[in-house]
Amino acid sequence: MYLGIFVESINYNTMIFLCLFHVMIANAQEVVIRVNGGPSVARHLAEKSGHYYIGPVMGFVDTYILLPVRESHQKRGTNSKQLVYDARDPEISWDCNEGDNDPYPRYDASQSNSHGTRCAGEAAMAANNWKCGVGVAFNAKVGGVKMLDGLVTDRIEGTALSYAQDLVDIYSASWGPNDDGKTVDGPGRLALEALERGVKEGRKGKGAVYIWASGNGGRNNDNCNCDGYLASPYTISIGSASQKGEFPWYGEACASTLAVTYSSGAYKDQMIATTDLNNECTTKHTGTSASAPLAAGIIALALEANINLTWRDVQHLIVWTSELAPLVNNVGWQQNSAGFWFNDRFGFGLMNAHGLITAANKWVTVPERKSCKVHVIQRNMNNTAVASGYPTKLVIPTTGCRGSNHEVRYLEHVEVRTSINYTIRGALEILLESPSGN
Ligand SMILES: [Ca+2]
Ligand SMILES: [Ca+2]
Ligand SMILES: [Ca+2]
Repeated sequence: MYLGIFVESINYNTMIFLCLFHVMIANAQEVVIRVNGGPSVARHLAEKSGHYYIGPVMGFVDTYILLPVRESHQKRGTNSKQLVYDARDPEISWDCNEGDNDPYPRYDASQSNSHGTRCAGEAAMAANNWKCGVGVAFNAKVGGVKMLDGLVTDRIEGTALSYAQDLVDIYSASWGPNDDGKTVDGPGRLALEALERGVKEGRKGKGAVYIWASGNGGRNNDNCNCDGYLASPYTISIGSASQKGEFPWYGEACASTLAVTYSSGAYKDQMIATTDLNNECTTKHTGTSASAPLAAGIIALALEANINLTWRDVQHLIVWTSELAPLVNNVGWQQNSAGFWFNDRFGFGLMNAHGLITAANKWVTVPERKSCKVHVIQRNMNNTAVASGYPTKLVIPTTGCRGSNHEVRYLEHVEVRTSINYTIRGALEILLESPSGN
């Protein structure tokens, strides 16, 4: 996520808001900010956000200390808003676990049900709340669909992914199959139907946008190619980059990742500031769970700028405007034949809110989606053909259904359905290569 959109909003009145500008909270009283532009910019930011400018931090370039103005402390007591509640829309909220329309989290001693509240705040936290940050799309309404506080069935997933489909523009999901490095799973019948109906009928036929967190199984060598929710063309898979533009330890690399936004990284890297249980703030939201809602907020701004965008336009916009430059020091970048740089760990790069919204303003909707199916029958391949170090190559000839109603002229997604018997599942790898070699 880029910071341009916030720079115009520096009169927002909160301390942790400054976190969105790459800020560290040194202690409860003192704020340390890092901004480009020298002391004059830091002083200006301090004034606009209700702080005293103290001075530079010795030994750190472009880093300054601010102190909250006493007045802002006083106001906090009287003016504080319910951080997410003020933005909550009951019409699009549902509790799948209790079967009622109040998704309020169940409080327990370990505060284990904070995840949804934290994700929601990133996208839609009320502005000017005198308490915490501000959501990326702070004018957006947000619904809560509670579904992870109990057994998660296909029926519950289907209900969640289609809830209030006539009202919801963007669904943000920070959940999926176990990140244990073994599970291969995807949407069941009802969840798949919900996704299909969503992109077809949602947003009055322009298609609901499904944003999905790419998973946190990096430590277990989990691979998001084994996550069918992400692999679906209907979902936009969002991974994470640390504040230093590095691939985080929990990240997963795979073909379906479309882009990344900032989130936590190494031990000393900052995490994400957002709403928390008890109408409080946290500065410690982490993982790809924290990245997907930032993308959802950015897309909400794009839809606000151009209501005509379809679910596919949104994917194209992300591909066109996400940035390689902040992540360029990582290995694994390749250029495809359309000229786009991509990386299995970062997709097409770091989402740039300003760039995406600017492009959305003048975007011309992409042509109708065509789907070309190619059947390849290759039975009884020699059992010894696939062995360690001896790959088997299968050429799939296609014209892209040229001359028919299904003719594909610009490729968006490729899906391969295959049935393979092999003794050691984890040792088998399938690589798909385009005719141009990517
Ligand atoms: Ca309830
Ligand atoms: Ca995973
Ligand atoms: Ca996807």
